[in-house]
Amino acid sequence: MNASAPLTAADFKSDLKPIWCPGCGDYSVLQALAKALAELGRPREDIALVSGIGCSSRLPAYTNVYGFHGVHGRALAVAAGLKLARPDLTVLAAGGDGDGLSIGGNHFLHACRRNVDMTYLLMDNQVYGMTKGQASPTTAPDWCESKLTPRGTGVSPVMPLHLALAAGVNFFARGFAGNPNELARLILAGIIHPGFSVIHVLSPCVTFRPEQREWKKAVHAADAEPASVPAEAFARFAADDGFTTGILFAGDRTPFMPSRGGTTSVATIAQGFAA
Ligand SMILES: Cc1ncc(C[n+]2csc(CCOP(=O)(O)OP(=O)(O)O)c2C)c(N)n1
Ligand code: SF4
Repeated sequence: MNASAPLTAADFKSDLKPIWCPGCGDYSVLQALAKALAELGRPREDIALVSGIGCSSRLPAYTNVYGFHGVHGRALAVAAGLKLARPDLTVLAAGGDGDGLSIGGNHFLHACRRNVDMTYLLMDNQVYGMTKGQASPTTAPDWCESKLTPRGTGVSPVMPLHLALAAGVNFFARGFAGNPNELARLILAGIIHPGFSVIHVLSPCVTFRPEQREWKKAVHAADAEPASVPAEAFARFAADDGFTTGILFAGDRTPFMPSRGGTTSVATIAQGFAA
């Protein structure tokens, strides 16, 4: 590679071959992310991608930026810590609806509330793919295909947009893996927008939810400019079918960044406990 040439999407992919099932939506999310990072124009060493556990959380391994494939549900906590320690970096986090809204649901709420300047790819397939197809928080109540919930979960699914708005999110976009160019645009917009940005990606699990192949017929672009205050967004999307794509909300909250009066070493903190 010519050191002075601008990086392309291919430069942001690693040499590892993804082990996702053929047809999994996550391939397109990887493609869209690589395209967005190329368009961002920052060197690879200035970008970090943190994930939890799940098929979707394998994303960092397949990119060529700094990566951290961590603990189930904890991607946002790690990413926030990284951003606060290294505000010069572009920090992203990624994971599934199980990772981010079940075990990591608490972190999702507080990430929206805290508004650290980072971008979260919430890759939603309405199922736990990696553990072989259990219901997740976004699964419809009458989905009966899992042996664990043969009569469905019977409970209302979490709606990520509404949850994020209620918790104070500063930017929310929804994209579809089947439209990677548009998804790349949304990811880039989220990275550029100050504060915490959620990119809710409808990413089909073709193995455990084969009917999601039909999502391509259900998605439709938002027909208005993004809402800028939460009440407006709630009113506009109260009856949303979950398939409206585009930038749905863009607020202007100031990102969280505590004033840093110098760093405190771990040794200094340990001394405090010993005293
Ligand atoms: C603490 C802990 N609990 C449970 C698991 C098992 N586990 C691994 S991935 C996963 C859910 C994956 O679903 P999701 O986040 O929606 O990602 P997908 O695989 O669908 O992309 C679970 C429950 C784990 N690895 N660690
Ligand atoms: S199980 Fe589903 S989410 Fe996991 S790689 Fe296969 S298609 Fe993708």
